[in-house]
Parts: sequence; structure tokens; C-alpha cells
Amino acid sequence: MRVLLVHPSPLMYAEIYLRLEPLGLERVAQALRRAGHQVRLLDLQIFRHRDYFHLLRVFAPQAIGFSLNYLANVPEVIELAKATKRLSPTAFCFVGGHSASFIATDLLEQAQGALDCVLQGEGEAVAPQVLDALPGPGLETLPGVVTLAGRGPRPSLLQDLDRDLPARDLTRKRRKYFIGRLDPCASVEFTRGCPWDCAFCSAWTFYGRTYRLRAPEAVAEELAQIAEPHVFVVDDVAFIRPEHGLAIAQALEKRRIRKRYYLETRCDVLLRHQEVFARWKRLGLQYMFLGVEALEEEGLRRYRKRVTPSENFRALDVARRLGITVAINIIADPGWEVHHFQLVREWALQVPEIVHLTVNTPYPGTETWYTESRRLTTRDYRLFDVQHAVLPTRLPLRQFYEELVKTQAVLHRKHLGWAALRKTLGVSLGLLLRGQTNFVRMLWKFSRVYHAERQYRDHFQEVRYCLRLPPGSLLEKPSPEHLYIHHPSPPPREKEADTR
Ligand code: B12
Ligand code: SF4
Repeated sequence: MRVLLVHPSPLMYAEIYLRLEPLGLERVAQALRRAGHQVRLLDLQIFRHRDYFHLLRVFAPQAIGFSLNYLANVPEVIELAKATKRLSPTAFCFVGGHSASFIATDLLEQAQGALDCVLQGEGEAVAPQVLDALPGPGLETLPGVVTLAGRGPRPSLLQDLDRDLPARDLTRKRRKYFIGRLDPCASVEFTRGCPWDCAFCSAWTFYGRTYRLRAPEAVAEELAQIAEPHVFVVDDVAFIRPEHGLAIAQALEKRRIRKRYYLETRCDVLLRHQEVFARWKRLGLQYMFLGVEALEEEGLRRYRKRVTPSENFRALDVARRLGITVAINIIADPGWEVHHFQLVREWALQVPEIVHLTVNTPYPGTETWYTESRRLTTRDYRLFDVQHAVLPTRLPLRQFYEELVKTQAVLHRKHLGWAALRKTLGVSLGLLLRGQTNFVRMLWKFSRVYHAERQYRDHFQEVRYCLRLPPGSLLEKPSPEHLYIHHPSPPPREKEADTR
């Protein structure tokens, strides 16, 4: 069967700092190819809608699969599916990914028949099964499949994460993928899932709070095949299991694979396993993202982050000593007043780190979705991008955005614009000489993308697709079991991590 897989357009954040390959979709593509399908992949973070419609004509796909990791992309995907059904009424349209999994039935109803089914959970196993079962009937009896006729049993976790490596050969214009100075940049997965249970996060609920490891040799083999000199590690929390991080490092050293890496981890993991990060620093670890989330104890407790402010600050010291550049995320609460923003601005100016500020946003699949969603001031999917306030703000909304953008501009002053160009002149020239323009362009994009008035006006756009609230009886803290997409029954070698 001819299959076209599509990743939607970038959201605000990705318009500046980074653009990364659609790794999940590449893995689904490889699984479908192995099953004998002819697959093409189109990434709308790089290409335009007109390229999509061109492919519809020239490739004439019989099945089209959209990736919906991000809630804010829902309206775009529904509109594309509707247009597709008008142009190619017999094409089978399906959707998968993180957000789609949590809102499957609502999505199908809102698409009014333009989407034939949602595939919940990991797509590698279920996508080939669905295409094999076409034209149906009975799709809804397959694990992880949801149609308007019903839903199959819960999807099971993949037994082997090393089987379908991403079909990177299907992504075009790969030089457009980058993160900051790591330009161009590929992505790779070492582990999947997260054993913590932060109240605002759905990474753990998607995988049933399991944590699985890839075989170090398979990771090394994959990295050996990656052409890009830079690599973004997509794991939610890198190096929870020190022996795994060290085993991958050893496999890379043996093969003399040298790249520059960006990864994300928790402050307590960094403190506990400093030797792993030190070894990776020697291997090329350059940037690290630490989800600090809040500067004070009360915020950390509310998010159930299970770390203390003192651990966070000690971790920053460790990262500085190791010579790793750190990016930090702080969550701005809609209840913040001017002095809260002021505090973050002052702190951000004192520390050398790159400080990002995102807005606390309850997402389907999180605990806060159930406890907070009754307070939502908007249900417009497009505003659920952690850059808009979807809960009531204590400051007038316009002023909230002014403070938010003013605070984010500190980041701009420190790390973008002329100041950054002066500091990175050598790097920038080197990149330009190699024809890589993503990083240098990034330095000038801030005020085009972040704009208080524009963010405020976004609340008054015409809304065609709205998030649905959970049923009344669920407006209280749900059991984890209720939130899970995958059931937490990991296969033997993929047991939950020992986090202590
Ligand atoms: C890497 C990552 C990114 C990368 C994106 C890379 C990319 N182009 O997709 C970067 C750093 C750019 C990023 C940015 C953001 N991210 Co992000 N990101 C992740 C992260 C950590 C891992 C995703 C990943 O690559 N996993 C590995 C691959 C192999 O898995 P996968 O993509 O999930 O795909 C599997 C399944 O989902 C499914 N699948 C996926 N697509 C499809 C399609 C079909 C047809 C089928 C059948 C199946 C299928 O099968 C795949 C294989 O098993 C997730 C957390 C998580 N654990 O999922 C958050 C997450 C997805 N991000 C999140 C957020 C909020 C953001 C931002 C909005 C944050 C911000 N600060 O502004 C931005 C928006 C970016 C944008 N779209 O423009 C939220 C999503 C919230 C939501 N419900 O919308 C998550 C869940 C994090 C969280 N803890 O809340 N992100
Ligand atoms: S925020 Fe990080 S540590 Fe917490 S559950 Fe999500 S991925 Fe895990």
C-alpha cells in the first residue's frame, strides 16, 4: 500500500530555538516499510501545506497517517484530513501520537468522519496491523485502535525497542534540523518512559509509568549510521540508570564515535550520577536541559517534582563545574503577579544558564487536567502550547503577557541578538561557511515570534475546534490507572527503574 506519514507545522517555541526530526513518525515509517508498504514522510515543520497537496496528487497515497504529539496541532490536522477526504475520498486517514492518544474519541467526533481511526500508544506495532486489516470491518477490535464504532483493548508495550530504527532516509532537507548551535542535528532515543509522576506531565501516563532501555550496542550502531555531527537525545530523563549510560558511552568509545550531544535530565539524577555526566562530557555532551520548573519549595511540591530547591541549585553548580551549558525551564503560573516575574528576571540575569519560561498548562493525560480543567478560560486547542495562559490570570491577561514576554526577553538579551553573535562569532562563521544558517537566523527571530499583543489577540480568534472537558464525575484527582495509555506490565528486561 502507498502510505504517506505527515508531521504537522511547528508551534511558537519551535519557530526559534530548534527544529527536530519527527523521530516517532520515522519509527512508524520503518515498521510499515518492513511490513511491505511503500512509505513517504512529509514534515510540515519544514515543508508547506502546498507540498502536502502536491504529494497527494503525485504519490496518490492510499493511507495517510498524521502525527499528533502536540495538542495545539489538532485543528491543523483535522483541517488537513477534511481537505484530504474531499480530494481523495477513498484514502484511509489515521492519526497517532502522544496527544491524539489521550483525546481519541473527541478527535474522531470533531473530524466528522475525516479521520478513520486513532492509533493510541506506540505506533510501531499497531500501524502495520491496521493497514493489514483494511478495509475492515472490525478495526476497532485491534489493541490501541479507536474508531467511531468503538475501541479495542489497551495497546501493549513494545517488546523490543531496537527492532525498527527510524527511517531517517525518508526525511528530506535534514540540514534544517537543529537546536541552537548544534546545527544540523539528528535525534536519537536511548530509553523510553519515565518512572516519576509529576502532576503536570503526561510523559509518564502515556507509558504507564514504565521505563525501558535500549541495548547499548544497538544505540551505538544507530549513532554510527547517523550522518549529522550533533545529536539531540529525546529521552524524558537521561541516565536514570547509570550503568546504562556508562554502557552506551563504552560502546561509543570502542567504536570511536564522536558527536556533540544535547540531552534532558532531572537535577537529582545529575547529582546522583555525576560520573556518568562527566564521562559523557568527555564524549561530547555539550548542552543539558534541566526541568527545574520552580525556584521555591511550594511550587515544586505542587508539581510533585520530588526535588528540593537546594538540590536544583546544587545541580546547577555541578553542571557548571563539568563545563556543560545548561538550559532551564521555569513554569510561570497564571496566578503570578509582577513580583514573581521580577524575581525570575533577576535570577535569570544572575546565572549563566539559558532560562526558558513556559506557562502552566493542564493537558489531557495529566493529573492537573482533571483537577484544573474546570477553571479553563479557553478550550481553543491552538492555545495549549505552553506559551499561552489557558487558566485565569491574576494580572489582567494583557499585562500577564507583557510580563511574560519581558521576562523571556531576558533570555533574548543574554543568548540571542548582537550579544550572542559577538560571543559566537567563530561558531557562526563556521556554520555559515558550511551552509548551515539555522543558528544564525535563530539569533534574530525573538521579537517576530514572542509578542505580548499578538499572544493576547490569539485569545480572540475564531474558534472552530474546542477541547472537551472530562465528564463531571472525573473532576477530581484520578487514579494513575485511569490516566494510562499503555498498561504498566513491562516485559522482563524493561522493568521500572530503581530511581533511588
Ligand atoms: C522530543 C520532544 C520534543 C522535541 C520535538 C521533536 C519533534 N519534532 O517531534 C522538541 C524539543 C522540539 C519539543 C518541543 C515541544 N514540546 Co515536546 N516533547 C518531546 C518528548 C520529550 C519526546 C518525544 C519523542 O520524540 N519521543 C520519542 C518518539 C520515538 O516517540 P513519539 O514521538 O511519542 O512517537 C511514538 C508514539 O507517540 C506514536 N506516534 C507518534 N506519531 C505517530 C503517528 C502515527 C500515524 C502513529 C500511528 C503513531 C505515532 O508512535 C511513535 C513510536 O512509538 C515528549 C515527551 C514524551 N515522552 O513523549 C515531549 C512532549 C511531546 N512535548 C511537549 C511539549 C509541551 C512541547 C512544547 C510545546 C514545549 C515548549 N516548551 O514550548 C514544544 C512544541 C514543539 C512543536 N511541536 O513545535 C508535551 C506535549 C504536550 C501536549 N499534550 O501537547 C510532551 C508530552 C512533554 C510533556 N512532558 O508534557 N518536544
Ligand atoms: S516532568 Fe520529567 S520527571 Fe516529571 S514525569 Fe514528566 S518526564 Fe518524568
